[in-house]
Amino acid sequence: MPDAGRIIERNPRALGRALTAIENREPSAWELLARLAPGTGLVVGITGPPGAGKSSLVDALIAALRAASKTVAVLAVDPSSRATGGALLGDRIRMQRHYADAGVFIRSMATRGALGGIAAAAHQSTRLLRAAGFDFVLIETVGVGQDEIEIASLADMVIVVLAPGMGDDVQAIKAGMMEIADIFVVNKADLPGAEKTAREIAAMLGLVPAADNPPILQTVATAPKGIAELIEAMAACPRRRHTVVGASIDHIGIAVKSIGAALPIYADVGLQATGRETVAAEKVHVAMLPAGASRIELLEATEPESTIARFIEKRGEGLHHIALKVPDLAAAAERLKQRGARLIGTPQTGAGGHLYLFVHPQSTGGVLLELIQE
Ligand SMILES: Nc1nc2c(ncn2[C@@H]2O[C@H](COP(=O)(O)OP(=O)(O)OP(=O)(O)O)[C@@H](O)[C@H]2O)c(=O)[nH]1
Ligand SMILES: [Mg+2]
Repeated sequence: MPDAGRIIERNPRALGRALTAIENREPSAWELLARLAPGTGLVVGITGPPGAGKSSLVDALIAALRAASKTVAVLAVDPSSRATGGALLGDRIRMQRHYADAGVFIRSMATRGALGGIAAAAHQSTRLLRAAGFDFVLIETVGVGQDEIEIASLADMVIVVLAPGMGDDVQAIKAGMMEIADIFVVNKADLPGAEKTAREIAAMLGLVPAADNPPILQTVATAPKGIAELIEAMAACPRRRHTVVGASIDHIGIAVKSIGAALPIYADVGLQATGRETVAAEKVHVAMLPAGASRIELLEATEPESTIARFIEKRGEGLHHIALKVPDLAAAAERLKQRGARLIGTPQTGAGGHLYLFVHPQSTGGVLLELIQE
């Protein structure tokens, strides 16, 4: 794993290796992310139907931003269901002239199946590139399914790229795209029908009255034309504020004096222990009782000099911790840190290969929180 220093130097090989580690879900990648400051670059999602000219637009944006001495990273995300290699190759060729530029870093990323595939890896890749100090991180995704929703959750702003003559496409993509577009671009404005497409978008926006409707711009990515106006619109666009979704309760940890004594009570209400084990390192006996999608974890100390024994001595039997499964632990840790929450240590890798981190009860309303990422 490359060290943090090489990442913030934006060393291409170090970035490449770190991104590969992220895609392979190597815990060391999360630990690297946890060590890096978040960075301040602008993350711009660029999405739209296949062939609208997203990559060409990214290429034109790179050229314009480089002319203004800005550094740019590009993450081209492609659903593997679609990727015969051709699409990624197309992106490469489209942006080829920038590969030798030290101020530009371009990475293609194939997702495995549904956009669930991009969720964690794309979030973490984006955070790595921003932490590396790029002024702009451009993320190209094809808006064919859930991608556009995902991209909205990781970008500071989303540009939806359409092209004239897509006819029904404008209607088809409307549902997902209308909510997430901060800026609409009708690309291929050199072709007939660009005005009509722009009017259709405006008409659709009119159906949802909003105080500040997104601007609708026209570009010719290949000329290039309209790029300066697009960059102006990006500068004027407020950054999205993200609401984080997707946590669930993995288990509830309860400290008991005796698992044997507690089990019948839980059995009476319908919870059976499916697994019992002793975790020597933690000095506890554990019984897991599945409860719907979640579990209750009974914890009994194996000796007086242990966390659970001390807990019971001080507070009596009772709720010891709540474990939440989160989609991106490093991101959660970063947000908590920025908020001043008290984290106990840094993300650790557990025996099962999962990543975990504890948040002090002082910061959570009195309950020890365990955050888990699988
Ligand atoms: N006439 C015209 N052609 C364009 C313009 N922008 C892109 N193209 C062409 O449209 C085709 C698709 O462009 P891409 O940039 O690969 O489109 P994309 O949206 O990235 O495509 P996917 O990544 O495959 O979804 C290419 O042949 C481009 O040369 C434009 O402004 N005008
Ligand atoms: Mg493309």
